[in-house]
Amino acid sequence: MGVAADRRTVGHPGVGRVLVVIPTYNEADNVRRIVDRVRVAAPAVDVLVADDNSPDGTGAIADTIAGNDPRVHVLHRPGKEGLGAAYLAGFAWARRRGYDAVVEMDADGSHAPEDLPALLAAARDADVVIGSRWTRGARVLNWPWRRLLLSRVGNLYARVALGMPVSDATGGYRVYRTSALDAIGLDSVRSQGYAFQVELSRLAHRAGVRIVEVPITFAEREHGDSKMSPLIVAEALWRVTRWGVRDRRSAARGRPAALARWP
Ligand SMILES: Nc1nc2c(ncn2[C@@H]2O[C@H](COP(=O)(O)OP(=O)(O)OP(=O)(O)O)[C@@H](O)[C@H]2O)c(=O)[nH]1
Ligand SMILES: [Mg+2]
Repeated sequence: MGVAADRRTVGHPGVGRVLVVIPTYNEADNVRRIVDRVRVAAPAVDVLVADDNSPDGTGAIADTIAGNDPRVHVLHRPGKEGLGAAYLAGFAWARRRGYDAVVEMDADGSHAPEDLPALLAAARDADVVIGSRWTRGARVLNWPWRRLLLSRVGNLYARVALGMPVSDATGGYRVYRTSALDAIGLDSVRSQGYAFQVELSRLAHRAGVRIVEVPITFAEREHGDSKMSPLIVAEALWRVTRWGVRDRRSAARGRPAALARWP
C-alpha cells in the first residue's frame, strides 16, 4: 500500500498517524485529566507524555496510564531542560516511529482537546496548523489582564519584527506534519520557552510550508503551577529581536539601500 493510500486509511482521515506530544513538569494534578480528554476527543491519535523527571511524580502517573492504554506512551527525560528540548525529543521519538504528524499541547488544560478535531481537519490541507487565540472566533477564558496584554504585545512585536502573517506566534497548540518538520529543519533550534514556538513559526514561514491558523478556546490553568517566568519572557524578547535584526540585515544585502534602512 502506498503512502497516499495509508494516509487515507490509517490513523486520522487525511492526515495519517498522529502523535500528540504533551510536555510535563509537575503536572500530577493534570496529566490524567488531559490524556483522558485527548483520548475521548480524538480516539485515533496516540499520545506521548514527555516528562522531565517531575519531582511530583507526574512521570509515574503517566506510566500507569500508559500501562492501561496502548495508545499512550511516556518519554522519561533526566531533568528539567525546558519546553523546547522536551518537544524536540518528542518530535524525534515520533519520527523514529513513522508518525505522519505531531501535535503540541500543554498539559494544564489551557489547550482544549475538544478543539483537536478542528485542528486535524485543517491539517488535511496544511503543513502546519496553529491553534490561535487571536483570530476571529477564538476565545480566551479567565486570563488576567497582564497575561492578555503580554500575549497581545508579544505577538504584535513578533509579527512586526519577523514579518510573519501569523496572529499567534507564541501559542503552543499546533499540528506539524513530520514532512514539514523535515523541511523546516530543527537542528539549529535552541529556544526553550515561548521563543521555541516563535522560532518554529519563523522557520516554517521561511521554509514556505503551508501554515493555517484555526481559532481555539484557550483557558487559564485550573490546577498546578505555571512555569512561566521573567526569564522565559526575556528569552523570547531577546531572540525575536536578534532574528529580526538578522533577517533585515540579510534582506538589506539584496535590496536597494533606501528600502533596507531599519529600524
Ligand atoms: N518536559 C517539560 N515540560 C515543561 C517544562 N516547562 C514547562 N513544561 C510544560 O509545558 C506546558 C506549558 O507550561 P505552563 O507552565 O503551562 O506555561 P504557560 O502555559 O506558558 O503558563 P501558564 O499560562 O501560567 O500556565 C505544561 O504542560 C508544562 O508542564 C520543562 O522544562 N520540561
Ligand atoms: Mg499553561
